[in-house]
Amino acid sequence: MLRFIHAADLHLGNTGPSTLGLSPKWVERIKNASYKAFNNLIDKALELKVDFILLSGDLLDTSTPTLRSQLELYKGLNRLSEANIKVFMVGGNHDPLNLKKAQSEMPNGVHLFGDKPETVSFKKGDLILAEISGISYPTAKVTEDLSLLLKPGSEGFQIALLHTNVAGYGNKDNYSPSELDSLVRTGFDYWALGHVHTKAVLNENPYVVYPGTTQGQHINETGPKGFYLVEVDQKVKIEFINSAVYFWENLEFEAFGTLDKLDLAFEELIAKAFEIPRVYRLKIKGRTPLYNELLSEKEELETRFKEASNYALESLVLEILPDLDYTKIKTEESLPGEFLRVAEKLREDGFNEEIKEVLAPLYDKLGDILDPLEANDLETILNGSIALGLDLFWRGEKS
Ligand SMILES: [Mn+2]
Repeated sequence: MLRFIHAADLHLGNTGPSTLGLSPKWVERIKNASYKAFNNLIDKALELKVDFILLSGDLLDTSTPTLRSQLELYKGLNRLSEANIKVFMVGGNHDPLNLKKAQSEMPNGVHLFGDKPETVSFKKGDLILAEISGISYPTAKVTEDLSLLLKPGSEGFQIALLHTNVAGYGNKDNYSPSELDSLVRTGFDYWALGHVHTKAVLNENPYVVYPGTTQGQHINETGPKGFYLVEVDQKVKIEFINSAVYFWENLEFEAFGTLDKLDLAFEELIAKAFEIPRVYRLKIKGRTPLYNELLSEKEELETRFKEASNYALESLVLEILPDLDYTKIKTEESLPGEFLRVAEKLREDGFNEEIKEVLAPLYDKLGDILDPLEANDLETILNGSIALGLDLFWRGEKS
């Protein structure tokens, strides 16, 4: 039997968003999370005594990695080497072949693929149990389909190791694009991919797998993050294991009619003792008679519920509306009535494209830094705009 771990996108040295305004304890937790997640993976590998580990690129967070991130990578690789667990790894768009910078010689048993395709074998005794083919990125921006260069060997379980953007999956920069159909047809038993930060099994026979990142970096990387444990016997079995130190999570509350219910909801959030801490984006939405109070006391609420040992707030988002009869207003011949009708129409007519168009110049300039807008981001922008528009009507009426 063959047993290995497949991980990718460790992004060692990633420090998370720097603008959350959290206490030093939480700042430390977030800052060290990429290292801790990597160590969780190694602990598991030692505990399970796996045969080897596959690392499919973006091991370091940037192409100019900090000293600490390089040191942590080598500390981890040395621990595996000492435990006689082999490592096969490739560089991705964040770490094109600079993985050798800190240490010219890889620890014993660690194989870093170069920028030419290569096939190496994993043996037990004289028996070849697996062959691993891989290639690293020669530079950060690879536009050719590197998967076409990889050819399976002839003995044992055939693994391909690559950092690639499979067409149609994820929402990421299109580096080293490849096609699922073509991956499936090449004759490999397991494509160990990296790049997309959300875990995804794109195909089962043969397996084509993204394990996702080992630690979520921001609110668009929610939930458990980790790696796959793969067992090859008569059949291939894969199991996802979490390595994340904390989870990002979106939480939504209906804007309740009474204050005590809202307070209770917050208290519940705090009282929940999670096994793994959460960083929440907390959204309060819907009609409420507490509309004015919530808006004017948002900062107070945010400060009061900012964090505890097991959770922190990324942000508090108010998508609330005054407690008015919108169905009635919508039929009225008034300015708010007209506004609501236009807003509703925008929602129906693919408003997403219009928002994207408005933001396009921004993404042209900052696309490398900004994450692509997800559908829920666009929805939040539109809902926020509608609420703001209505807010202006009613505030105007009051004053
Ligand atoms: Mn990555």
